[in-house]
Amino acid sequence: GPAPEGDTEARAWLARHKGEFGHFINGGFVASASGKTFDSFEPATGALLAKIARGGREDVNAAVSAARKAQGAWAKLSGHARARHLYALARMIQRHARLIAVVEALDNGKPIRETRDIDIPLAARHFYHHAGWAQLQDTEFADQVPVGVVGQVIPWNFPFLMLAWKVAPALALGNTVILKPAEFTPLTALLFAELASAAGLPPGVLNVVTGEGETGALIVEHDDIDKIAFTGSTEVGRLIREKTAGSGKSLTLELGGKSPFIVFDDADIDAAVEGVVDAIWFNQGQVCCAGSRVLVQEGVAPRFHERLKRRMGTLRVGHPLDKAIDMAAIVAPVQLQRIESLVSQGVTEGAALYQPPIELPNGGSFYPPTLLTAVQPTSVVATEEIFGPVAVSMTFRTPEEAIQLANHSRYGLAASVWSETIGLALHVAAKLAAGVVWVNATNLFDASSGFGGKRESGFGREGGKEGCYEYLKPKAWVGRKLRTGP
Ligand code: TXE
Repeated sequence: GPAPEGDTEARAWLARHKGEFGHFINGGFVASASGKTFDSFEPATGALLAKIARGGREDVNAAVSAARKAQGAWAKLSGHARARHLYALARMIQRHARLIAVVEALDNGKPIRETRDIDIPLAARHFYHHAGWAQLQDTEFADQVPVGVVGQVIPWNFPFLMLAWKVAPALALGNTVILKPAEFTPLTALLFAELASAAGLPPGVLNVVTGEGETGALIVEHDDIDKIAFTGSTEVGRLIREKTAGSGKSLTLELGGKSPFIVFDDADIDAAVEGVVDAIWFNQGQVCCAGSRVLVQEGVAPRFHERLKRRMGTLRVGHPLDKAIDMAAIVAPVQLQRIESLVSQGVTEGAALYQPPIELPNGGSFYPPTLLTAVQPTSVVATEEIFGPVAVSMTFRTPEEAIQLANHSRYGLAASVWSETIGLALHVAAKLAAGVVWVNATNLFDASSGFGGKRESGFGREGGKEGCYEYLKPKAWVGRKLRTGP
């Protein structure tokens, strides 16, 4: 059939690179020293999208030395001068928004409506916001210096937005970067590096090294990196924490979640149902702060579940480039299998399964919107992050029980409370162990407000002024060291 609208420019970009990408080091593409590559597939069709360089020790060394070489001059620029670069990157994202959105949709499998209206605009906003901090750096952060060379390892669920969350503050405040995108979704990071270079970003300031977990581990263990920033699974986060302990590197971790979505009897039911759609079916549920545990007060539970099921039947699952769909593909077959196996485990544990009778596209990795009710709070599906379009529902009687149930988790990333009684909503919100609590809303982000977790969801904040401090260190450290040295 005809190429979906918007596909052409992305295909032309892939063709220009002959479907094969090196690392982006010191201002240009280079193949892996080993010559090794891996394949990146289109989740919606299973087709090969590109061959990607597999980073080894020599590649990581080259990227780190380029970043180290560039860091002095980058940090010496005035805040104003760096701000000009950040503004240029933000405008560049807007100028190429369509191309980036299409490449992202193809590579990750998420709906173009989301990349076009959410991921890419939020990423541009992140660069604008941090351009502002760069501009203010000489006055607002006069007693701080950049951390230095930063290694950033990011996941596949929001490849471009997570790039922005990592790269914008690091560069704005005078650091240089070695970024490793996830193996499922390396393309928009490579596209960004190419476009950034064309927009005048000096060589070595941003280096992209592609590869799988081993490449990430090489970055984490590199001696000449001052800080590691990671977003991904709690398991890998724990490993990175062990590896960096005692190394002198600073570390921020944004990990998994199992966020509660609490609906009280007096909630606006229609709004709360739409809230669930945003909380767990947005991005196929592959969202770290997804409202994956839907806790419903007993009085309203039957009515709420009935309306939710009806709404699920109207969700459309289709090709990522189809603008009329609500959900598209799961990032990879291995993730699809993980979802399938967790859901069947839930059913074995006694949960009631609901999947609306809607059509799924053929080929590719697709999974329907799914609701599990009558779930036991200690069961696997109630405690493990499924990271798929699966809402897990439990009921409660009193606000105290809701708080207890909500906090019964090793995670603490986000929470959402739905009630028309603002006093009740705020009372509950204050008692939840979560980095962010939304009231009568969910999944709202802004570059100006720090995002991050508690407990096993990690530590450190991204966004806003608090996020800036993660890429700075007090100048006094340097001074004291010089004065009291041997
Ligand atoms: O994540 P990984 P995976 C959760 C989610 C998902 C599960 C598995 O539950 O189902 O994790 O996903 C790099 N040293 N989340 O396996 O492995 C890896 O190459 C250094 C939640 O894809 O954590 C990739 O770039 N780096 C989450 C990045 O880490 C290593 C988002 C994340 O991959 C490494 C993603 C190592 N030893 C998954 N091993 C969220 N909170 O948003 C892997 N990597």
